[in-house]
Amino acid sequence: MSHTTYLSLGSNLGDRIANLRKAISSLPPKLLPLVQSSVYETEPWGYSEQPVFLNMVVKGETELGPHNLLAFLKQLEVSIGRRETFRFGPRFIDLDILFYDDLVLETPDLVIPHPRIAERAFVLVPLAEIAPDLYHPAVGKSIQGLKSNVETSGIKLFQSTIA
Ligand code: PH2
Ligand code: MG
Ligand code: MG
Repeated sequence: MSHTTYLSLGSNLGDRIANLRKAISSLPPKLLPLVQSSVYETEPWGYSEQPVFLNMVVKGETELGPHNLLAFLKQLEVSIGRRETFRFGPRFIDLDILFYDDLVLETPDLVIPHPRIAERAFVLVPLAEIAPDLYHPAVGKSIQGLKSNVETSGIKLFQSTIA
């Protein structure tokens, strides 16, 4: 059975656009991208002494279950050059699962929806572009509604596609 998922992509080291492009082109066939947001340049959140990020979100379809999807994304991060740093620190690529259908899942290694969506303008701005009416099943609000509660001045349109 096919599942709809939303991913957040981020990069603040190396050739940031190339890293995003490589990630998206490596998603198929395990995850088929359906809609891609624009790319935004965003102020670092959580740990400020690091380069600015490029962020975007992708809506896709997958047959993988949530844990297999996570394992696939982790492996893809490593293949694009990710090394272990520290929490909220710099990285070549970060691929996070935001939503998986309307699943609410809390396990030690995977929480869906992603637990910090509501605080993160760098997720909410690109997500509102492609899915403003998407309902956050754990918080009980739409993406548009969540976006209206965060400061978005640190989020700048960088380019409208990764092509
Ligand atoms: N990712 C983080 C920590 N902080 N800040 C921005 N602007 N964009 C990110 O993708 C990001 C971050 C850890 O995943
Ligand atoms: Mg992350
Ligand atoms: Mg991550």
